[in-house]
Amino acid sequence: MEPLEPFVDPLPLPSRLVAAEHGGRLSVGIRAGRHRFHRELPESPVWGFDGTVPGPTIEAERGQPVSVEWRNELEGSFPVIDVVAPAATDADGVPVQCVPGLSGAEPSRHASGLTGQTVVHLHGGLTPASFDGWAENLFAPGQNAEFQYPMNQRAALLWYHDHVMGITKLDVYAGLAGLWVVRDERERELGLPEGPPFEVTLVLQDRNFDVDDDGRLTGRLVHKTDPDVMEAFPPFTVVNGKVWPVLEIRPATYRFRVLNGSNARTYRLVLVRGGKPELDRFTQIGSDHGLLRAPVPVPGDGLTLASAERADLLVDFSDLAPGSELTLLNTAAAPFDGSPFPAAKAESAASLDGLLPYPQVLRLRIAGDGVSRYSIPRELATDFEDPVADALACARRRAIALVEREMEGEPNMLTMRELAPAAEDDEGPLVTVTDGEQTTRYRVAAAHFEDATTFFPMLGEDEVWQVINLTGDTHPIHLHLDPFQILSRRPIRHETPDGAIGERDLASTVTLERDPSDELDHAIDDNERGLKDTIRVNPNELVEIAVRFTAYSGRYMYHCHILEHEDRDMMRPFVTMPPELMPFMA
Ligand SMILES: [Cu+2]
Repeated sequence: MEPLEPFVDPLPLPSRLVAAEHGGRLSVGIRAGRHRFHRELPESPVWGFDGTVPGPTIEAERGQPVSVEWRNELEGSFPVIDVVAPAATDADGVPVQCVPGLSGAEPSRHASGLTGQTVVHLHGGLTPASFDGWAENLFAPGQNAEFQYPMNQRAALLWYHDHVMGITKLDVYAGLAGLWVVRDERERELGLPEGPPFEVTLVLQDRNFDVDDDGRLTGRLVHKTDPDVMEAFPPFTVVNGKVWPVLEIRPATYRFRVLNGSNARTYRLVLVRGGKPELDRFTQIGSDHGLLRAPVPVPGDGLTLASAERADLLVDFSDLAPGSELTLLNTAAAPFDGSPFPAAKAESAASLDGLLPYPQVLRLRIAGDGVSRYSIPRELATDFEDPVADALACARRRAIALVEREMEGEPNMLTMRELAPAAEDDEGPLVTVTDGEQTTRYRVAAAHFEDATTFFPMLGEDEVWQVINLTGDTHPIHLHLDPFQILSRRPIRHETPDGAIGERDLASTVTLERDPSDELDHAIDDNERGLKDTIRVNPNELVEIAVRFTAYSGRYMYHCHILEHEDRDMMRPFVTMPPELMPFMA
């Protein structure tokens, strides 16, 4: 029995802010507000763009610059109670993350002392460095920032959110996120649904709430972690700001544009009708940076979206009679490690151990008259090709290891280690990577955000970045600025001895072959063969991406998009350089 009745609140649609209707000049207040997450809940204090959750959806046109005056008008106390529960399970053995309330924890004084410093990043934006929202360039309440967004980029679903160093997880959880849609001529040539009612944006998030002395939900937002799990995986799935809403639709083709805007949770979405999965209603036409080259079905066990990933879906409801109901369910256990779950069992995906007490996401109910079906073109994007490994043989290569460092008396730290080729006489500690006959020896060149920059990509040059996951969880790795393409995803076996993950050092022996106990398929899904800005790197896996930075020089960031990881210390800078300055670099 759910603590809130599912599928009673209509799906809210965020307000639209069309840049062209304002001469390309927008002004958005960042404000405290009140928001009702469910009809049975009291209003929750929130911080939101325009005071709303999510913020207004900004719509822009390719090639038409947009300026936004972000006005920081935050005031009052921080709206989220941040707690680390004293134990991972309650007296009944239920994981504390699956239940509302503080679970006996003391609210963090540091979180309640926050006063509203913020900075805004447009995720997926090809934005000059000065306007990209560097995590340390904050503006305080009363201060404004006018950011210029050139919008020289293809049509895509982007999103804007707070990006403050160390507290992005709290600020985004408090409500500071909104969508940003870029449109272009190619999409119009294809006649894709644009705007209401047939284009529907869906922002998936998860939230938890406090309870009063009688156990009633108060609506007060709670960000709760526990001694075993340093990420928050709250029990209530929220779509466009409502817990388990319902959307009435006509029997027609809809365009669903989905963002996973959760702090940490990965969703694997399955559409179910009458107990059976109906995933063939989905055709995916786009991912993070817009259209794929051709439409693809979603993977057989469901559409997986880790934090910050997006999907552009055409969904065919045209054969359904009024009164038909479908339910979107999530089958991904948390923390997500890539483990499969059959779509046919989606209705029994609830799992307390998997921190997924309620798999339900959204109910769809057919109402009204039929509308003709949209026939899906066979060719979509024509402006990019699949990358060819041979053509990238001479590209600059960079390697990054993801590690989880055990900490005495505090939660583990997830960090990134930038690797540099080791000198021949370097005796270590070393990371060796063996691929067939070839072994590369690396030393750690950087371990923390504040360490010196080691990545200086040249504008216009191809690069191949290797991300080597030595942890037990899937990490969605996000690069700011230009999109990239996945080149390979391969299983690895690694030996990382006890104590080999130091404050800065790392010793590990990595071999590019499957560990006998590894059950993941390490496949690249068809829907990942587009232009991406966030890529999942599963356990026992090495992912290679091909990237070329094109337009803007400056200091940018790349990081894990699990916000609790990004804040603690899975984030690093890189500096894009015009080639003619390289000879002047020391
Ligand atoms: Cu991570």
